[in-house]
Amino acid sequence: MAGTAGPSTLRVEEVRRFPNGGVRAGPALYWDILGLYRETLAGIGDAGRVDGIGIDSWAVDYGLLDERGALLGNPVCYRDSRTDGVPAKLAATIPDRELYDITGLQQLPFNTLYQLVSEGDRLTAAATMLLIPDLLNYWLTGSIGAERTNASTTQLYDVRARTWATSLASRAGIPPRLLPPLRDPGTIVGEAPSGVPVIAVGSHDTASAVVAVPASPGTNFAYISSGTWSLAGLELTAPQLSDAALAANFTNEGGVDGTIRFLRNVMGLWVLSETMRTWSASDLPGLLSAAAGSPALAAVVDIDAPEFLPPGDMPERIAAACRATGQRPPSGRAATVRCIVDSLALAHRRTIHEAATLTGRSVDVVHIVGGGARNELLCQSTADACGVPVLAGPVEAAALGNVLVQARALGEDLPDLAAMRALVRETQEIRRYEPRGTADWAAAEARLRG
Ligand code: LFR
Repeated sequence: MAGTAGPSTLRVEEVRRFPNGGVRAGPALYWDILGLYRETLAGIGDAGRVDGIGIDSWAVDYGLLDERGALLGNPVCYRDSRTDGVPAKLAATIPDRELYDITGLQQLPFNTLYQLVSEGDRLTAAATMLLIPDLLNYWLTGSIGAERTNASTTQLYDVRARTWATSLASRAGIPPRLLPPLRDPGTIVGEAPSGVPVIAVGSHDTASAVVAVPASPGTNFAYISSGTWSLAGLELTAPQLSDAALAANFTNEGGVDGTIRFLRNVMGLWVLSETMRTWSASDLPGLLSAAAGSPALAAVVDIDAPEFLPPGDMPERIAAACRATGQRPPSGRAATVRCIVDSLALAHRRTIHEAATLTGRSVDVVHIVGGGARNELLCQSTADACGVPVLAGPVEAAALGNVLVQARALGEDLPDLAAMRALVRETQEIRRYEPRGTADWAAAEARLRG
């Protein structure tokens, strides 16, 4: 994306798009990291003259470097099964309560901590671990470091001390030497070969997306960063590490300007995209409009159930989940898509209600940003399910948040998140969905809980 941010101006435009997905090779599911780097370089070329470059990506995954700085093996995709059983095993050494107290992170089987533990002996050859954006930054500039918002997703970061949790790493068998110096969003990483400064942004895509949530000052808002995942929760100023938050598996990820994203990962539109892959279907608008004509809440599943994490035949998994909860599986494509969207909206409802209860805050509006903001059925269903208005947009929130942080680093007058969000409100299209009380979401939730 190429972007511009200045007084009263904010826009991004796509200059290059390329597919990204797990590549199964032998027993493992990898990312094609060199392909991504090649496309990144090509995209930078396509963008022409720019004042800065900032990279954000999904979180958690990494490459290991040897002492010379050469890549040791191909980064593994977080949907790989190599961490099966690892969290339970590690809990025998580091109890969950203690781990949460230090890192504040939700238990996801693919947290970097568990992935590194599953590397076993391969760690002895490694000198450095670089998360995906840090790895691309290193290749672009030669500079090694760990951007803080993404570091906070590793489960190796002390959320209160704001340092690497080195003694935790040692106890888990991970050499602390692997953890590079931390850097804040807004610092200059180095120079690309063209001489353009490379700037650390909120390199975790969700951190960048939440920068661009167009919340008005003084409103009680929740956000959903809606794409492959739905990251649903609240922005806090300090981590919330209570027993109840641990039990509800809420995370405390670090945001730009020291904020905390108190949220839970909801499985997201991944389930729909995998469903379409299974069907070899590509007409998303057509499927969604057919789904909108199919009855609401005819069948729902717990979209967060672990069986929906790995790639595979989602329609079959959905049918099995319906049968297991005594519901008739959806028949046909429209009903299946309706079931996925309803189940996602139901998970949004559950997650946002829990976030409010856990923090004692009320939620008067839900912002949906990211690709899901253009999915009208999902936005309306989420408003209906949550019982509050949804403000949908911007779609390209992560790119906008990335550009805003770069612009500030280069001297634009955007002193804080409030100023950045005011600019987003002024310049971006935001659509409002009022809640309609036509369906019984509480009864649908009860069906899942038997
Ligand atoms: C969203 C995201 C989530 C993270 C997941 C895996 O793209 O970054 O925030 O939990 O991907 O990295």
